[in-house]
Amino acid sequence: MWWKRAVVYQIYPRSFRDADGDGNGDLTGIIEKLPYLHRLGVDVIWLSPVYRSPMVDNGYDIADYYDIDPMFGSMQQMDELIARAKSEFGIGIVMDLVVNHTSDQHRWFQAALTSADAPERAYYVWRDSAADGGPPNDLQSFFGGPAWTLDRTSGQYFLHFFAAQQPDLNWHNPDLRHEIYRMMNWWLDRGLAGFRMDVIDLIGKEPDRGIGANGPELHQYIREMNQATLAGRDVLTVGETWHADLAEARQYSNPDGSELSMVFQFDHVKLEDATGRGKDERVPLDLVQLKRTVAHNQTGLYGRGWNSLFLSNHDLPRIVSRWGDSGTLRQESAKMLATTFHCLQGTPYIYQGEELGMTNVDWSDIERYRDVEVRNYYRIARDRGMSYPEALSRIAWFARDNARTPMQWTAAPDAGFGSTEPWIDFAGNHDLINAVAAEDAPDSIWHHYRALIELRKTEAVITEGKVEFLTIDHPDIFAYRRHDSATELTVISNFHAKQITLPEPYLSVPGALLLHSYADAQDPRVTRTLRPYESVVALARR
Ligand code: ISL
Repeated sequence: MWWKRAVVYQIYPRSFRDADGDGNGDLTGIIEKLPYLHRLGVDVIWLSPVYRSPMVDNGYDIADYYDIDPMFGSMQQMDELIARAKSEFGIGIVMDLVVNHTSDQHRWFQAALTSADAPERAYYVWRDSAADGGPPNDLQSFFGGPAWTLDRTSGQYFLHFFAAQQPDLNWHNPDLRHEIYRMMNWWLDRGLAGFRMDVIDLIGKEPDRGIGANGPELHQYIREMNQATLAGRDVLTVGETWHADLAEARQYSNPDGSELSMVFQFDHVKLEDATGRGKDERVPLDLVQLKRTVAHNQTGLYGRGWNSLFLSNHDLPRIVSRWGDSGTLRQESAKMLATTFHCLQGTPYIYQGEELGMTNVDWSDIERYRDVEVRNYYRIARDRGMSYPEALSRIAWFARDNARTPMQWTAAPDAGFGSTEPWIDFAGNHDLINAVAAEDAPDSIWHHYRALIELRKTEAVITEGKVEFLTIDHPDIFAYRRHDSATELTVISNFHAKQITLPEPYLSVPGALLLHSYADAQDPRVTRTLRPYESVVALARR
């Protein structure tokens, strides 16, 4: 279970590095940047999809699982990436596995459209219209609007939980499942380190009963998949499961290895759900609720499963803009957030640019956004009468495009991303925020991430130690202890922009300060205060 000690770096290929000058990132660009990732210290790259795709959802709509999209390169370059990452840098490649749905351009769906008798017809989910001729029921797409689209030729509707160009696969069909396992083995045989499984909690769907996530046969399929593909291979598997509570997460990441290594639980990034408000509303962070949520899963999975630790991905706005300060305290707040999550138990995931403290965009023109989800949201919101400024302001807060602007390598006008105009605009601050500047500055966010990764390699307590949450009701401080028989590690973070008095119990925390979110590294036990976003790690040997 090497993945318990690993740190994963997520690459969103289209926005990472454009080596061939077509405005889109590519595999050659990733190969070129392997030394950078090695200097940061990561063990695994999770590559968002690079398969052949019409790019309605930037590759999450796959037209051919056995081919690389020409936008990204070729199968030969993919093999080169897998081989060189491993042999030159000891980095494993985890591919995105998108098997809840395909692209409507996939040959299975094309065959299904051509003939209602084609075997591939049963790979998808078809239903007759309701009595009024409308969709079979009122299931909604996660991208807005009905989850059913009419196929005029056959007069039947097909299901799509995402865009209409992403028809859902029917996992109840054994031939389809067999095809998926064959494909997974084909990739694993090429030397992959594992899979990140896109919306895997939807594959047990029962649309007639209105069930998307956590269908009755979900875990049966995961176990079957495990037996057919993963069993006997030492790989990292992580399920994207928006609907996994603690009980579900335990089942997926059962230490008996019958399902997956771990899952992404999203409770901590969708706290606003509990308030009945949507992700398009600027709900301030409820820190106590955040701690309760994290503590619940940390203690609940201890010894009974495994956590993934993340603050960002390609679907979420930039964390420093959301929970930190994207202005004057950007460095301090980004380091505080990273420290707080990286010292917990689990496998940490870093999303490209997070290690630089990249920020949300500040766009006042809808035309600059590219994401299908944003475009659908905009259309529906405007149809319902929302004003242009209101729609733009909400979109700026939640848009997935916030995470998808080109990676900021240098201060040059093209940000070192590529020589031509990129497919999506720059966030617009790479003169200040870029990898070259970050690597040059010893007190940068980048060096802090490097130090956190190194600490994980040297201190076993971070991987295996017990976790105990401290002052969970405190409105500003996120603090916890990790301990084993040899070591005690304490993290104390001020999550807010105000200075506070360090409460009594923390004055006697043992050990030397290893990491600090402030460049001047004062000891809060001496100053008896925590400055805005001040965060420290103390380590004591027993
Ligand atoms: O938050 C969301 C819905 O409101 C989506 O952005 C969410 O990310 C989605 O529910 C699951 O995401 C995954 O599957 C999608 C793809 O667009 C995302 O990029 C991927 O991470 C469909 O494949």
